[in-house]
Amino acid sequence: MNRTEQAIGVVNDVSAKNYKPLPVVLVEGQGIWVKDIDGKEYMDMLAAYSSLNQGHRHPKIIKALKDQADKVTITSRAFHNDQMGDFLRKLCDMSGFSKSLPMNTGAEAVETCIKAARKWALKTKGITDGEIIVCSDNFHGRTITVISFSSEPQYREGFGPFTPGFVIVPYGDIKAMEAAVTDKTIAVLLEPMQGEAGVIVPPAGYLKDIRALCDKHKMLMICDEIQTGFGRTGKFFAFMHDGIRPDIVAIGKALGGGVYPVSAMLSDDEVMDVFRPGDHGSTFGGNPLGAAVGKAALEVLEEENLTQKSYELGEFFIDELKKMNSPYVKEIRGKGLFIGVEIKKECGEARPFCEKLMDLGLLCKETHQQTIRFTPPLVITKEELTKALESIRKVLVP
Ligand code: IF1
Repeated sequence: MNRTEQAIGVVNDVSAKNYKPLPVVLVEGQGIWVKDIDGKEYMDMLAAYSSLNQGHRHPKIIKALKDQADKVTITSRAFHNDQMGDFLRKLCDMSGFSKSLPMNTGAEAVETCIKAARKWALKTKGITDGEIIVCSDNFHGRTITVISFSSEPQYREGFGPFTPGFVIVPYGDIKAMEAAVTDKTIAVLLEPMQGEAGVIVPPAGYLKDIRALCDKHKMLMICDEIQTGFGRTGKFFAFMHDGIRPDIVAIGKALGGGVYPVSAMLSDDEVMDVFRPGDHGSTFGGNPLGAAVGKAALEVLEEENLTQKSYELGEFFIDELKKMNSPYVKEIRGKGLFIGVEIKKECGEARPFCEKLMDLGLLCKETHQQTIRFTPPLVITKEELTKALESIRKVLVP
């Protein structure tokens, strides 16, 4: 048994079997590069599902982590700390919302948005049994409430009973959404581009139409930017492609700079002010270590112009992929460095393609059987992308 098999064996022995990872054991990471337990180097083209927009162990973020670790790490929200305010000020300035509420994981941020929307509906409309419209093939996390409105049977099977108050409509279909609105509807919750569903770009103007629908019926528009936010799609937030502004935004992943779980809900005062002391919280949300890291993560995005880089390199990457004219490929789609390559059903599933790419030193992961997802760290250079494209060509062009 080699070291990789040994390490995987231990995990199989002592851990829950809720994943089926590629058989590679990572021990080091720097920028876009990771190294496995046998010393082999790979380019990380997944970036922890967009948590690593700033790359592995960005020096500025690691310095912030270490400096703060030498001062104070956790205070709980029973007391104030000197980091949270600066972090949230920066977050609000960069996002254009007046308030933010820090949490830890993405699912928690989504739950926070749902709680805010429900309480807002009670206060402004007197509705206690409100409904939130969501989209088919959504992915918003794994908590009971969040899986209650998943359309993927596996995510729900065996985990009921579920939280009521959600209505699912097809993604990208504004007519279906309009038809689902009733007196009870209080909000719409969606990903501006769907990630887990296979990097799905909705029709142009879809978000604008949802904005108008929400305005018309005085409903809240909630965008889940946990995966698409922070430059991933070539705009700071993906909803900006449609020139609109939602009422509530859920963020996470890259907000933690690839080192620490940091998430948040964003909104303006009217919505955020529904929360009163004791309504909601989290032991770790807003802790000084996470706040210092989050602030550094935002500064890196800004200082290194990562959103613009994502936009430019994304166009280059998609163009080059399309030029390959691969006979295996059904569709190439995406925006910025958020790219899905869908493999034709008759050419098998995406997993063997990912395994071949791994052998060539490129780490990526299939999503929903047919799609290879390419979401490299946004710090990647054009030269490095060109190198990645050479390996991809070997796998996609016979
Ligand atoms: C896993 C998928 C991606 C998300 C959006 C909320 C969350 C996620 C849009 C919840 C999380 C993760 C979870 C992770 C893999 C990954 C994933 F394949 F499962 F669907 F990225 F596409 N909203 N996505 O994408 O955030 O609570 O996990 O911090 O292994 O489940 P979380």
